[in-house]
Amino acid sequence: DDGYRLWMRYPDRTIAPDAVTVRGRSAMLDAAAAELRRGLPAGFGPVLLATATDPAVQALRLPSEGPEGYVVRRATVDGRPTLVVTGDSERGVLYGAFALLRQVAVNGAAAPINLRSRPRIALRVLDHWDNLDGVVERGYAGKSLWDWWTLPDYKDPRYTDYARANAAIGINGAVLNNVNAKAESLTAPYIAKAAALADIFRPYGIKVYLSARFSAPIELGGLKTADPRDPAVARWWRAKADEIYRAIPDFGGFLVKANSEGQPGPRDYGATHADGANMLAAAVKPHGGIVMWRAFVYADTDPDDRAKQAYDEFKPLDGRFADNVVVQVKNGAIDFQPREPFHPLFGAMPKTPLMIEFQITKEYLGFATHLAYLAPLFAETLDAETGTAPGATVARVVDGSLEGHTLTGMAGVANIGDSRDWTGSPFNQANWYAFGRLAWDPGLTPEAIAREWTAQTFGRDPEVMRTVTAMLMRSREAVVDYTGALGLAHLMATGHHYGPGPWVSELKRPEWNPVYYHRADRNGIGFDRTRTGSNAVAQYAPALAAKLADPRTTPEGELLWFHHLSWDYRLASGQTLWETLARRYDRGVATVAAMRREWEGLRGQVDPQRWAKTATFLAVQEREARWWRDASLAYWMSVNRRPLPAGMAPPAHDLDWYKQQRFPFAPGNPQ
Ligand code: BDP
Repeated sequence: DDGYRLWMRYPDRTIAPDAVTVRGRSAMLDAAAAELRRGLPAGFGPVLLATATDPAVQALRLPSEGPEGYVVRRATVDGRPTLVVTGDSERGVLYGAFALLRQVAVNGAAAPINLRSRPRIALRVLDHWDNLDGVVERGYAGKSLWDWWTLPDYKDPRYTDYARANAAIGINGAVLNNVNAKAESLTAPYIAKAAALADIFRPYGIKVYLSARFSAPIELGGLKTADPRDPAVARWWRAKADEIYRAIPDFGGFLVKANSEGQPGPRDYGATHADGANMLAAAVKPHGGIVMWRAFVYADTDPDDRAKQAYDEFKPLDGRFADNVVVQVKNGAIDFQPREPFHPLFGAMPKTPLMIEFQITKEYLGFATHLAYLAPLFAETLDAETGTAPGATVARVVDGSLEGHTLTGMAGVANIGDSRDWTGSPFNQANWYAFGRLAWDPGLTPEAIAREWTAQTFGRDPEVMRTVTAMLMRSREAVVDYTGALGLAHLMATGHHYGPGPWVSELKRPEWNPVYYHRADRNGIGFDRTRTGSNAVAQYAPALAAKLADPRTTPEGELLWFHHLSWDYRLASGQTLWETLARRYDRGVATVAAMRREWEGLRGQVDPQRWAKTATFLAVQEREARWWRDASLAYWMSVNRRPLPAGMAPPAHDLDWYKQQRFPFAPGNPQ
């Protein structure tokens, strides 16, 4: 079993096709019915699929779950006991069908069925960092799924399976190309290719979006400028939008990375991010499109604190964006680290819809090889309290309920490629799955999602369920522990971001270097973001800022993110900072070793192919967790000249040995 089927591992013997009835005809209803015929087990009773406008459904007086929600309920229809799958829209019916399949996979066909749900977030989007040459930036699961060469003519059946997998978890949008965009993706041939994908995705409720290169009017239109205030530029974008909508009538809109890491943008002309976003928004507005404008600005100036840039640039623009612009903010202020405090912008732009951006691909958490279940990372950010009002959490900012926004969204940088198991390893599928489920309902717990995923992926055997969910639930914290705990971040080696490099100090810009982030010296370690340092804490709401200004009231997991402390600083446990940090490395390695043993215990209970790949990857992870531990400890000891805490094993090699390791084949940033 190569894992191709993801969470859609349907039984061999399936329901009699005529047991599934559809009222009304459309590609979407047909897709829903086909999925049930494919996935419900033999012997399953009659099922009716119909929207709430159908007279038979109307007569049942079921509750409404809104434009995308569903109700699945037993009822008597035409005198027959029937399972009714319905919603206000066809999309609701589609999601209801997948919810039914999930329910059956997780609880068995005999369990009572009574489901209703609606998404809390409107845009549930995968961002593909796929380049037109097929390379996926930060992608570790093979090449791009999109075969730009054979599109639009050849429609690989895999595109349909991609759409099914997404519809199953409620994802309703896909940005096809990298945020580091090429203007070429907006040319007629590429629009036709995108349109072919849009046609395939449409019955599954998935809209297509494109990343737009801000300077495209110059590169494609021959204009002298891309200044958003220039009428000729605005005209060019309007015409471009019209052209796209002729090919893709339900095109979602644009995603833009501007003035960040060398990308062009409105700042090149002295205009603001709002000027740029609003100009593009006006172009798609007549067609109902939107603009997702990224707040990940990372400009060439020497910042006193990189973590402060996005806030400094965007906070003053609150309320200045058009109503079809949503500002896309990464979960944390640096860059998808194993742990980051939530991004201060979530508490600072009440008049602007903010969508959250997570990274599903594990750029900083061991690529596709390390096992790290990211739902706890996602949930940690979503559950964080912004301190702006009682009960104000990041989730309530993102779902719009706190500040009354209806344009709401969650984006995940996809971990998908053309490898047979889609994500480079069976367990990485869980991160795609968890992202979709949390975008639907940010209130779901990581544990509940882990159980669902495990049942659908490895079956309902209680021992398998117990073992796999326990592995998942500890895995992310293990990565934090063995890469650098207590709020340390950005400690990785250069370029590829795989493996340790806390000593790196020679790169051109200060904030490219790990030493910029940890600031370790003989006496202490950590980045002072209080008033005596960069004062980044002031970007949080006053009550929270006050808490974070004091190490005693800062969450331990974020301690060195906000404070520079003596190695001898005593934590709540009474242990010193140095001892705690050091022992966390051991804890991380021990957790991986334990996961490996537990997986070993499932030999024979999981199919051999997925079992073996996972076993091998866990062995790699254990080896590399030790490498992180040893290299990091060797470096910290060279700085603080302290002995290891009692009983801890010394690093296997000296520091120079770790510094000399090269990883020429680790996939890097092709930009
Ligand atoms: C960083 C990646 C880089 C991306 C950038 C972004 O290292 O490849 O282009 O984020 O989000 O995480 O734009």
